[in-house]
Amino acid sequence: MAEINLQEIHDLLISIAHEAGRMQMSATPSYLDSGTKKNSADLVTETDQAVELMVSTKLRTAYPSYSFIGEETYAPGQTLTDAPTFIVDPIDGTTNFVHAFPAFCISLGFVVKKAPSVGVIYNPYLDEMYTAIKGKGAFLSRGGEENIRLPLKKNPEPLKDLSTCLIGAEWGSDRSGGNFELKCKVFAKLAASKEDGGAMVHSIRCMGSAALNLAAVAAGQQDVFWEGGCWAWDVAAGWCILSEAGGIMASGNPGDWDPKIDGRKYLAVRGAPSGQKEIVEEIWGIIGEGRLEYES
Ligand code: LIP
Repeated sequence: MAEINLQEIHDLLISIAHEAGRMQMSATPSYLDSGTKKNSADLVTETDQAVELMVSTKLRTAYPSYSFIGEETYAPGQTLTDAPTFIVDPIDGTTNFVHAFPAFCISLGFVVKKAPSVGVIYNPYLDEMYTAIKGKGAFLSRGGEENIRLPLKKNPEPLKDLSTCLIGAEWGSDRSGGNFELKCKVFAKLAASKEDGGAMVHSIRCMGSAALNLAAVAAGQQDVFWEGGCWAWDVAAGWCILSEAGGIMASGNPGDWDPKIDGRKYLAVRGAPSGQKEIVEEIWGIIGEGRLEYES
């Protein structure tokens, strides 16, 4: 196979992200006419489908020999292989999109041998473009301005313990069963006072988009992101941006420092001069004997 030109792929993904942003911003979605997938909290709109068709057409034309996985055309059984693969969520944060809550984006990831190699995340509402190429750093461009290298703070503080952390976490769309119960338990323990046995974190944010959560951790605006249930297309781009900004990705379940991109359980910690592993272990301690269970 010819050498892979990551810069060229990055540049194409940025131009596709702009076009997707124009499509998202000119749409007038409503939760009254959006469709549902698994349940009433798992939404899909015509815009999700139209953006994915635009993206897949452009990528297949430019790179016919590379694989493509997209949220809206994914079929159970389709697996991620070692082949160069585009992993795309046309709208991450569809619930926000239909409510005009300004936290949705397109997430465009490119992985080689399952390793995140290019990531582009674009929030058209805020005109914020997060980008990274493996080995070349992560960047944010706001309003088309010059790239700012991530993390935003030049000297990020050390991570002390969870009591100084702002946490990103998501309910997801499963609202019953073991995964839901574990999330409720972990959320309560993260928030509770030390006197009551909790970690008393600064707070917990539910942004509604895994990709934007990872971008926020890469930027250093959130210290941690913990989620189970989201998919490779929610995290492929953000993972590349996070790593290039000095962050780390562990599993959302205790004990696994080398999680799979399609493993559906993630724990991201921002770049810091010290304390990253300790924060992972503190969260794993809160999870305790519980385990998130999701089929890949
Ligand atoms: C969303 C994820 C989010 C998760 C939601 C949903 P979508 O993706 O990014 O993290 O909690 O349940 O899956 O459906 O908006 O593309």
